[in-house]
Amino acid sequence: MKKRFLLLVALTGFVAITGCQKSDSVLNKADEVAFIESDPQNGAIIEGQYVVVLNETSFKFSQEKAASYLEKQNEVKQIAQSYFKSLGVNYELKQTYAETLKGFCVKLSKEDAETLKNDNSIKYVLPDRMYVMAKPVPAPPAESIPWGITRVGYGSGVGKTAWIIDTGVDLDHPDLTVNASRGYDFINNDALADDDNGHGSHCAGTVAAIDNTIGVVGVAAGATIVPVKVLDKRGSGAYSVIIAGVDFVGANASAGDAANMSLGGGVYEAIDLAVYNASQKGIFFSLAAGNETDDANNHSPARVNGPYIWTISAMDVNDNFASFSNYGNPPVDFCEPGVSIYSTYMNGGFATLSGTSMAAPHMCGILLMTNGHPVTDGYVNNDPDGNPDPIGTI
Ligand SMILES: [Ca+2]
Ligand SMILES: [Ca+2]
Ligand SMILES: [Ca+2]
Ligand SMILES: [Ca+2]
Repeated sequence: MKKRFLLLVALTGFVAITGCQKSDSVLNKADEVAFIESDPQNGAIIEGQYVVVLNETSFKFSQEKAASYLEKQNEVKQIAQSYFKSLGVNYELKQTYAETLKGFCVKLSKEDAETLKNDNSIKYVLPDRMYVMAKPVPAPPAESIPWGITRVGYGSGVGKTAWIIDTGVDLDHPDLTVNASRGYDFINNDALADDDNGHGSHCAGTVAAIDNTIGVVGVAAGATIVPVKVLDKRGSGAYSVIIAGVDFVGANASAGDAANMSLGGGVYEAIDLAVYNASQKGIFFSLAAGNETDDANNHSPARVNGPYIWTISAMDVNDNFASFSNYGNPPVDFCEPGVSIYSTYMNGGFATLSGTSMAAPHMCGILLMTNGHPVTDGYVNNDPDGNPDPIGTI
């Protein structure tokens, strides 16, 4: 299967009709169309770079319970160094995973990577891949209280925390409460995960925009946003970097926090494992189902199931299933608003976007407001899998 990660934003095709006559059927059709620009570089293998996941049974930490994340990372680093030293190969460690899975990203020759694959103490040796996003284009502005927020409800989320694993978040947006110092930028390897794309800021606003006099309101209004930047300004990032972001959240978030992942692509075991293991700490994960009009079981991390994991399909303002949304129960758990969603954007702005990327953040906010117990308010119409998804509210 072709492996690709897409930022799960679809773009509504609004047709401007001011001053000219167009038939209603054209307009209605356009409103439901998903514009996914696939990039030929999306999912391309990064030559000579591998994500290596160790077998838990073969590698135990010396002081698992007491050790800090940094100490665990150092121990994995030492394991890797002595391992490669014993093999006598040239290598360069790029990332270290120590919380949700034990492993690392490493530069190696193809021959040495093959040697690793035959080692029973190693669970996976996966080629690293590039992720290249479809270009987001802001649609025209919508209402100041977004319809999705009206549909699922909102309340004060002050004191709660949402981790946005995405393109970063506009750190000084006037309608968001961002704790920049708890976040991390895995693209530039620095502490400030600012958003130079817009997608992450849009997700953050649906989760937690402040209930004030400007802009929009989020489902868990005023909750603290922690940005974890794993995608660059084009929406691109290596799978190994996305795993590092999930690992970071697994190490630093608390039970009852919620994490949003509005990204995904083809099946990739190491990402699935990291998400599952992070969720087992009681961190709620909201995952976008994907925009391929396909069975969500063909997509990671959307296909992952667990007691703290919710996979989210998308619907429009009339509770109708979005034509672009992936489907299938399991893994889909709820359907949420994802067509023409108005929210915060980079550089202090606001924008209207469509996609399961916009649906997942509604659930992220709901999980914060209900402590992981979404309330079902009806079922989506025209669910293509014949098993209508419940519509989650607070
Ligand atoms: Ca930065
Ligand atoms: Ca506001
Ligand atoms: Ca599920
Ligand atoms: Ca369904």
